[in-house]
Amino acid sequence: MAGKKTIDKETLKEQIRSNLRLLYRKDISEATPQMVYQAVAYSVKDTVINNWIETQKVFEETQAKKLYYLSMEFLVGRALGNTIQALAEEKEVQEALSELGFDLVSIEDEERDPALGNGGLGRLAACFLDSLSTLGYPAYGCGIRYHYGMFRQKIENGYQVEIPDEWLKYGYPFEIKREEYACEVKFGGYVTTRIEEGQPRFYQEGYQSVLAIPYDLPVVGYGNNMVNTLRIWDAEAMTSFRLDSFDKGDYQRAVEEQNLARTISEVLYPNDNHYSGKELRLKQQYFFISASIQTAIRKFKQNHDDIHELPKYTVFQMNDTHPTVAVPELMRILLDEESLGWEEAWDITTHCCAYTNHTIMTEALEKWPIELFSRLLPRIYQIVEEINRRFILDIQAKFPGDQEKINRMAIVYDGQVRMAYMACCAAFSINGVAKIHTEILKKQTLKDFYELFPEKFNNKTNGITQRRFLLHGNPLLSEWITKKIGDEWVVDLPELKRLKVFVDDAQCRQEFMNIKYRNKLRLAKYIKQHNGIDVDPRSIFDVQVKRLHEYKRQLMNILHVMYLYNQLKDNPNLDMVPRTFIFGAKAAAGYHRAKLTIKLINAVAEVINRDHSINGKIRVIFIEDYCVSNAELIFAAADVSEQISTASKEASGTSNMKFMLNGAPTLGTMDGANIEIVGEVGEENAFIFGMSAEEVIHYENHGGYNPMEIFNGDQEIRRVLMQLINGFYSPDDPERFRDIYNSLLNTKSSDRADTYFILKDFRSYAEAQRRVDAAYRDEESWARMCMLNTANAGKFSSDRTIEEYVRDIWKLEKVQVKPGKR
Ligand code: B1N
Repeated sequence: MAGKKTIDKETLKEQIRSNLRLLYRKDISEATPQMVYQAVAYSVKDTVINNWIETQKVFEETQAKKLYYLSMEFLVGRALGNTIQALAEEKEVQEALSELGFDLVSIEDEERDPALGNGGLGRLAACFLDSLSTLGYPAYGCGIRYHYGMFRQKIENGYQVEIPDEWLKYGYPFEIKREEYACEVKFGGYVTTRIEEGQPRFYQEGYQSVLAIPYDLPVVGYGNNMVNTLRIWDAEAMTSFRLDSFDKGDYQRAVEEQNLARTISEVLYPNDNHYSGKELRLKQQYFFISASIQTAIRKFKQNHDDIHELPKYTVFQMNDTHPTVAVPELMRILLDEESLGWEEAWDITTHCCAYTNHTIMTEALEKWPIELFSRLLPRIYQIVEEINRRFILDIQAKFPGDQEKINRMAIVYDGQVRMAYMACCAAFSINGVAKIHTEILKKQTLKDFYELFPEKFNNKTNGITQRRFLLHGNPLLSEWITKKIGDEWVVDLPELKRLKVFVDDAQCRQEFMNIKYRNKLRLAKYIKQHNGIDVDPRSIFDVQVKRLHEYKRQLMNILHVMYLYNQLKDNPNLDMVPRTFIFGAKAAAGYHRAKLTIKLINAVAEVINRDHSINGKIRVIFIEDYCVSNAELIFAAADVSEQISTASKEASGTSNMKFMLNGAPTLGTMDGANIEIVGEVGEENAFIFGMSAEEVIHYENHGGYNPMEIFNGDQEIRRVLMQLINGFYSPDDPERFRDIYNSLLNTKSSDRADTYFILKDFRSYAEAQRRVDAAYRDEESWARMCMLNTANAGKFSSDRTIEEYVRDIWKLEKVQVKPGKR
């Protein structure tokens, strides 16, 4: 399928040898696997560079419209395997390496997984880039080159310990530093106004500068020679450019600028679905946005004379509110540098910017204190005030006398700048990431904005790239599928529906389940290596891997494990299919309850895994350092996909799609994209439980419910809860899990007891778990269910999502790229 071979085995071997000499002065016989990885990466990069140059040439020639996907996070994962696959060089590289005495899988393992994101939001950005390149759309990812990405997680004594992620330690072979495109970004100081040619002009003075240096990463399309660019910005001090400051004795400023530069791109904030209001975070936002917007305008002006045409050639997609300073920054450039009037500038800006909302969690809403915002970005703040002033006039005109409405919608209000409202005011498109999420935005979270701008709202249900999460992560299943239906699914996922006919074929079902079994063996080996625990590959692999957050309810899962264990202790002959409960989750470093939940999971694992009296019927495994690279192994091996968020809280979820694609049925609530998954696969091929979003929202609007009633009325639940505070899982410190107990029962410890309705949904969850147990016993129908999940996953390709963004929002044209030559 992919284009003609660009590397032959013999040349490749020669290149690897030669790279080892050039990079390390080593022969192949003395090279470490890390060295070999680097040498292979440089060989592959050579082909990539040729196509990259060619792609940029095509952009120039065709003057195609470009997308700038603005995102604080890109969780790209490893590049080597993906690139080799996209270039259709897998066989060549495998053979070349094996003839040199290495194997590709372990060489791939040498790559540090670039983790420039937290979870779903950052991984979505990475899937989108993959699809954009594969579909042939011109696009730039714009982000930050954090020196430290998402921390690496170690579990010590059951607790999470955060280890700095030094992904750049050995150098990252796929990046290219582009110093020649450096930009200046200004912070602080004050604004002065001068009248020039009868017009007021605004100047920022007394500011500190940092130099934004771009690093480009290739985003390789599958089999089409297309290479887009992920441009991540690093901060350097201007000092060497500003020697004159030293001359003038402006030593203080030079030192401050050095410090500013040193901190800005240092570290990714490890918060998912949570805003922390840190000054440095706002600096990061403005830093990469200013550099990206300046660059986009500069590029546009190289080819066009009339700035009014910007929206015809350029679109900025804001990945959540984090990049929303793009709006006033674009206004600043148009007003102050291009000398446009307000209306013209606003017209251009509002035709270039689009906004995606990813969460309704109120704690994630970005609201910057005016004091901080105006001190850091004085000119930008003036522009925000003017946007707000005019916006309020508009509201007044449409809803005269409705002061309440103005208070609810104002961008600047109560001493804060409300970023989501600025995004909604300026963007021409506002989208949610799953049907139910978009509906909740329209009816609740952004109701006033929907009333004012109904035409802006649209849904774009998330997707994932099958090239990483099936083709790369699950080679056995990929090969099997290709044998059955050909390989078009790699670029056209709905092709998978052709697998449906095979569910009636016993032989095919057997083959499908054998592959699952072999993938379970692969994961069991990983678990043995990392946790030192033997797991039974014949047990049900019941998996919940995602960020740790109360709304995702890992707590409900582990409470259910505790409940099952009690049942087994009471009745050792309890008839149940052996289960391996697998967890993987990072908690934000400052999120105490989330970290305590990790400790609880590990404490329960300790007790249960040691207890031989239950005949290995339950195992609990916490996989350390859940990240993109081990995720690929985990999805391939899962039997059950735990998607158990409190209904209405998970905007979409994307791991649900990865499990489905790999043939694991969903055990979940009617939340986020689960609803659409059930819509595709059918309710009979999923295990759905719990309250609906409407019920949850109804309770929330009426002060919640009383969990004490459940505690008092349900003995088994009470027993589990008592084990949180009687030392059953923490004999050395019976009070250890008191906070978790309180969060479920005690109104004082949180606004509402059991905010996420864990006890309310518990019985329904336990009952769904029993249905899983029963269903698994019927081998034939279980196999059908798994196969139907894979066969119906077509909708959830990010290729489909991107085509929808292109059609409704971005209006891009595809380009064709020939293989690049030296
Ligand atoms: O975005 C994903 C969705 O599939 C998930 O449901 C959603 O939870 C996730 C602030 C976030 N929403 N908001 C964030 C991340 C970092 C941060 O600093 C918020 N992540 C999501 C993709 O749409």
